[in-house]
Amino acid sequence: MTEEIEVSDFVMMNDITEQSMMELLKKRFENDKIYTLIRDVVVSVNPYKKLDIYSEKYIDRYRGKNIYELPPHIYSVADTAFLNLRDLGQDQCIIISGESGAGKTEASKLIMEYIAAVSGDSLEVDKVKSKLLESNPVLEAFGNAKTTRNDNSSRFGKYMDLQFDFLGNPIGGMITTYLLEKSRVVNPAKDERTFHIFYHLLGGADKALLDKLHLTSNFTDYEYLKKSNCSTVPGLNDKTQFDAILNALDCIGFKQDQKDTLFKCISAILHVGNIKYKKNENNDENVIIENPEVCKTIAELLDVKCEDLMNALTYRTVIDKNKSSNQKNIKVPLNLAKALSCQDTLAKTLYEKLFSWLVNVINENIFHTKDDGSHRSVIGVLDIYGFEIFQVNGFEQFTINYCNEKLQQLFIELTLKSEQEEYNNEGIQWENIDFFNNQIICDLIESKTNSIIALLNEECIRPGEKSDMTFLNKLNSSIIKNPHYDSREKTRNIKEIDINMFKIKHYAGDVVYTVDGFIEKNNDLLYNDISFVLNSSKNPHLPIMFPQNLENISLKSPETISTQFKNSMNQLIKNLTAKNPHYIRCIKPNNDKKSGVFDDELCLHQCRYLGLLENIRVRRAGYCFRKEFSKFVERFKLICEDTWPNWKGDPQEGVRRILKEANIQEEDYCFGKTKVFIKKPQIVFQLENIRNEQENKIATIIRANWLAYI
Ligand code: AOV
Ligand code: MG
Repeated sequence: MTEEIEVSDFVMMNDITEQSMMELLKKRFENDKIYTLIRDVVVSVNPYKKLDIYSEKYIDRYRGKNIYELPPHIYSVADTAFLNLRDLGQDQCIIISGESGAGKTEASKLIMEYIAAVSGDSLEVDKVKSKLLESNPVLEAFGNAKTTRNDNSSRFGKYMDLQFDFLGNPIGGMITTYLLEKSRVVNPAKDERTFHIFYHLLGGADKALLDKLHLTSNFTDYEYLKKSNCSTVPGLNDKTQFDAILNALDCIGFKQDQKDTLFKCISAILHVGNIKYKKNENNDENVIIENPEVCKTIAELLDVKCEDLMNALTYRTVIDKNKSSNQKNIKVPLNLAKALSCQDTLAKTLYEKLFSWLVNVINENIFHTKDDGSHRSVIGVLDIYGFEIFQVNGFEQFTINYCNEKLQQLFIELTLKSEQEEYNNEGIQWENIDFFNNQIICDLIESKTNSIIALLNEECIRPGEKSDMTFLNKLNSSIIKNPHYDSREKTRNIKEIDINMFKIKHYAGDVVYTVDGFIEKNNDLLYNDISFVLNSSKNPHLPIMFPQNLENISLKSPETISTQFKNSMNQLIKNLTAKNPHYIRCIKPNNDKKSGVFDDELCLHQCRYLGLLENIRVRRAGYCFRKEFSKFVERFKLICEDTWPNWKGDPQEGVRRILKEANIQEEDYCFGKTKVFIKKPQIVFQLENIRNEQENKIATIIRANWLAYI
C-alpha cells in the first residue's frame, strides 16, 4: 500500500512492513522531506542539494516546540536535547550514525548552529559560541579529505562536549578525537586527496607566505600530492577555504607563532615527501640523501639541526643490550627500504602529532575551566567516520568499521535490547521483537582472547620473525570457525579473497581486508632518532608534540594502536551511556553523490542493517514514556489537589490520582512493578501542559498574595 507522505513518523504507518517503510521514505525524499521520525529518533536521507530549511526562519519555528508539533527536522533533536539540559539539568548526547557520505558531519554542524542560535546571547556568550562554531572549519581542514565516497570525508572520529551554565548559556567546549587516518598523508589512494589543508595552503596562501614556507602553488611539485592524481574537489575553492581557516584560527584565539607552526609543519611534511635517496656505491647497506638541500629546508622549517635530521633519516641508534650496565649506543645504517619507511613515518607522525596539538590548542581556547560553579551540564555531539568499503581496505578501514560496530551495538543496547528487557522486568505484557545483535562481531574483533585485535597484538609482541602473513595464519588457525570471518583458507577457490586477505561479515556488509601493513601500523613505531631530533627543536611547540618520554627508550613495549583505539572506544561508549541519548540515523541515497536519486537497493540495505524496522516495531508496540512512581508524583503533583504540595501515601496511588485528575484514559497508561508507562507522546504533552498551567496559576496567586502583603 502507498502511504501518504504526510505521515512523518514511521510508527504511525498503517501497516509496518519493510515495503511500506521504504515507500514512505522514498516518497518523502522525492518531495524534499528528508527527515522522518521513529518516535524521537530522526532518520535523515542526504539530499545532496541545498534545501531551504535551515534559515533563521526555520530556527525560530522549531524553537521550544515539541518534536511532534512540526514536520520532522534535525532542529527538533537539537531543541529537545537543549531543553532537557536547560530545564532538567541532564547531560545529553546526540549520536549521529550512518555510512560514509550519509550526512553525519553536516548534521553535527546543523545541530551546533541551532543550539548556538537558541541559547543565550550576551556579548560574552556570543564570543564563546563563535569559537565553538569556528572549530569546525579548522578541524575539517586538517582532519577531512576527499575520498571516492565523500568529497569531505571525516578521517577522524570526533566527540564534542558543549558546556552550559545554569541558565543554559554555552560557556565552553571540549573536543575529543579518535584515531586520525594518517597514512593518507603519504599515500592517498587514486582519485582521492590527502587532507584538505595541504591544498588550501598551496592554493590559498599569498606569495609572501608561500615564499616564507619555501613552497610553490604547484601541487605537482610535491610527491605526496602528485601520487593520487587528484588535486581539486568540485565545488570546493581552496583559496576561499584558506581565508576562512585563517579567520577561524584568529577567532578561536591562535597566536601568530601557533599559526606559523601549523603552516611550517605542513610545509615540512610536503618537503619530506620530496627527499630522494640513492644507494651508497661503496656500501650496500647504507643510503645517501640525494638532495640534501631539501633537508636543509625541512630543518629550517622545523627549527632543528640539519645534520641531526639527515642522520636520523639514514641511521638508527640502537642500544647495545649486552652491556646493559654500561649502555652503549650503536649507529646502524638504514638500507633503502628502511630509509623510505623512515621518511614516510616522519611525515605521518609529524602530521598526527600536529593534529593532536591543534586539537589541544583549540581545547585550551574553548574549555571552560573556571571553577566558579557555573558549569552545570553538557551536550555531547558525536560525529565519527562512517562505515566504509573501498577497493582496497587496510588497517584504517578495519578500525573505522570496528568503531561503527561499537556504535551499532550501543544503539541496539539502548533502543532495542534494554527497552524490551525493561518491559519484561517490569512485568508488562510484551511480545519480543527479534533483531540482529552484532555483539558477535564486536567480540570477533575485540574480545580479550581469540579476537582479531588480541591476535594482532600477540603477533606484534611475539619474538622472532613475523609478518602480516604470519598474522593472517594466526587468524586462520584461531578464528576460522567464526561465522563472521572468512578467508582463502576457509573458503577455497573464493575469488574475491586473495591469499593475503581476510573478510569480516560486518553488520553493514562484508568487507575484505588486505593484511599488508597491519603489523607495522599496529606497532606504530617512530624511530627514536626522529623523535629526538624533533624534540630538540628550537620551536617551543615541537617538543610538546614530541615529548621525550623515557618509555620511548625503555624496553617495555608501548600499547599498540589497536589496544589504544579499543580502550578509547570503550571509554566513549561509557561516556555516552551516562548521558541522555538522542539519535540521528543518516542514510545515503546513492553512491554517486547525486541529488534526487534514491537507489532502492542501497537504501533498503542501509535501513536493514540500521535495524530501522525493528526499531519501528519496538517503538510502536512500546511506550514512549516511563517514570518511577515517586518521580512521576514529584514532577506532576501540582496537577492534583490530593498530591499537592506533598503526597505521603503509596506512590503508585499518587500516580493514579494525578492521571485521573488529568482525565487520562486507562487504556493510555499502564503500571509496571516500579514505573508508570505511557504509550502516546501526546498524553505526556497533555500532562506537561496541565502542569505548566497549574504552575502559572500558583505563581500568580503567590504574586498576588505577596503584593497584598507589602
Ligand atoms: P558523512 O560525515 O556522513 O560522511 P557528510 O556530512 O560529509 O557525510 O555529507 C557528505 C556531503 O553530502 C556533504 O558534503 C554535502 O555535500 C552533502 N550533504 C549532507 N547533508 C546534507 C544536507 N542536510 N543538505 C545538503 N547537503 C548535504 V564520512 O565523514 O565520509 O562518514 O566519513
Ligand atoms: Mg563526516
